[in-house]
Amino acid sequence: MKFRFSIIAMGILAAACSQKEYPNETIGIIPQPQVVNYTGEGRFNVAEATVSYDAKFDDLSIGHVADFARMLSGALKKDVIAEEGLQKTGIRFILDRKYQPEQYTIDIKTDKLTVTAATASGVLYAINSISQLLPDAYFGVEQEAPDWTLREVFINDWPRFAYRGMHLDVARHFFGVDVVKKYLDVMAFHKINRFHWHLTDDQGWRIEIKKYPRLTEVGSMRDETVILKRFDPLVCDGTPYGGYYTQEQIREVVDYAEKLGITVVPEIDLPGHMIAALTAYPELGCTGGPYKVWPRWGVANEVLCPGKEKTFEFIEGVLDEVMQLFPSEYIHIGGDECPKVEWEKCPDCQKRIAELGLKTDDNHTAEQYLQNYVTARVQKYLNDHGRKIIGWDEILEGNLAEGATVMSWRGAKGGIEAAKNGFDAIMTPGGYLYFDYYQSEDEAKEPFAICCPCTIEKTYSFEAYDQIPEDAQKHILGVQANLWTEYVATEPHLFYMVLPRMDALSELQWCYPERKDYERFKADVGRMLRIYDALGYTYSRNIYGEPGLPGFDGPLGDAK
Ligand code: TNX
Repeated sequence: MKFRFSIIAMGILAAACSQKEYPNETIGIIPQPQVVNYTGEGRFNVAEATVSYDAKFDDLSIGHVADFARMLSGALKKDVIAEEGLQKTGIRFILDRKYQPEQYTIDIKTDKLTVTAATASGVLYAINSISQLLPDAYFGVEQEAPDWTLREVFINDWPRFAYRGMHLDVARHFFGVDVVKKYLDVMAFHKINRFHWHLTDDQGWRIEIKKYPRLTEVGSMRDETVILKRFDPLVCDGTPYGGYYTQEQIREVVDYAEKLGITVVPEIDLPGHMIAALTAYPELGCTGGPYKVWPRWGVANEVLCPGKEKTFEFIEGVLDEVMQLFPSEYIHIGGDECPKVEWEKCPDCQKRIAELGLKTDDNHTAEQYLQNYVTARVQKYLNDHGRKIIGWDEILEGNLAEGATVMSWRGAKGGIEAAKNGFDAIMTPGGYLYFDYYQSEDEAKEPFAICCPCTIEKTYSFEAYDQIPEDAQKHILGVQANLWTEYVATEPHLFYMVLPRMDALSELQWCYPERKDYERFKADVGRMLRIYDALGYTYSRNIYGEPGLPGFDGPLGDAK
């Protein structure tokens, strides 16, 4: 943890040194930078500036600078060229390898705006911050007399957490590569650096696996989908639904994300949430089926059978290809909501339980320990291939093997327990960070959602270290929000659910609690909403007391 300490020490030092002369202030940037010192009253004119960069930068960094120059060209209606070789004035990008990987500084004086960073992420984050200081015209909005001048200021910025995640469920509803890229764009704009891609579930298998072609041939399609909340009796729409990513498309997304400084963390949810796979390969279940890709939501009793060796052969075969496609150190193996009713009756599972000597005790059933066995075996397989596992907090039930990372979703308690017991944890508690919940308290005005209100203010109030003892805080790797898509089927609906709550998320991930202030944040969100308008993203205006989206009832709405 030397690394994290040094970042904090460096920040405090920077703040302390400069605070003597200039107080730390706020600035209209989300997430709020760590150190903002207004150094004078003079102004720098972006409209007249050249753009130049250190020749030592890598291609990716240079690409970001070139994109920035292109945006300026479009907005200023003149050629702005990113020139190699640092100039003395104008907008200048300097490489300094002593900076931390995601850190950057912006130093604005009357004749120059100097960005310094060590990596492409640092360069990109600096540009994102600068863009929020520029007039709306930068984002393509027609403005009569945009003010392109910026006040003299020194900004020093770095993230609080290394893992800053955003999740997307593409199993319940499928979203194509273009939508995923647009999602990644808005994540990068918020300096979010992990994309948790929920690729498999009961309602559809969305990733091509060459060794098991039926996963997508059969498992990516469902015959129909439940109509809104008509479960009892089940009423479905009678319309086949499906979709999946080819391996080529997966590579395209991983590559696109990498250029934005985002690591894609794939999730293969096991041993529960597996009906789509069982439909394709019924021999992997306890009863042998037949199974049917689920048309409805909820927790299914049919799960993978850990009593059979071929189940593990299957898991390993799938993970071999997943590892080829995703360079991420972490692979998410799910582990949530796995009912044990079938394992209790299954002779193969009971045989396995007997062989392993698993026994029900005061805390857990033998079947719960059997899930531990699955987790540990898959963990070992991935560890042997140089990877680490993340699992939903259910993996804590029983004996979790060292080195696993726990994703806390049933509140913060899983994360607290994990950290206290020496496991790394990522905080994504339901009440605060489930973006499939209502945007406002006025549910009748909102598109139908899976659960209760989770307003942006509520999201903003979350603090990752709450109830974590000081010596265990190092185990909190970061914070993530999740978008489950049972009731989210279209692109406008998808962005409506995540924006602007993603702004609040970014401050939970990036800012130390001292830099958080809801009133300041709320004022800054106003600017972000104008940017979303300009870039074609839908969003909630509940921050202004305007719930819902006029004329938009949610694509699945058949009556509220
Ligand atoms: C619980 S969060 C689930 C998902 C649902 C979600 C709906 C988690 C690990 N499992 O399967 O989509 O609730 O909010």
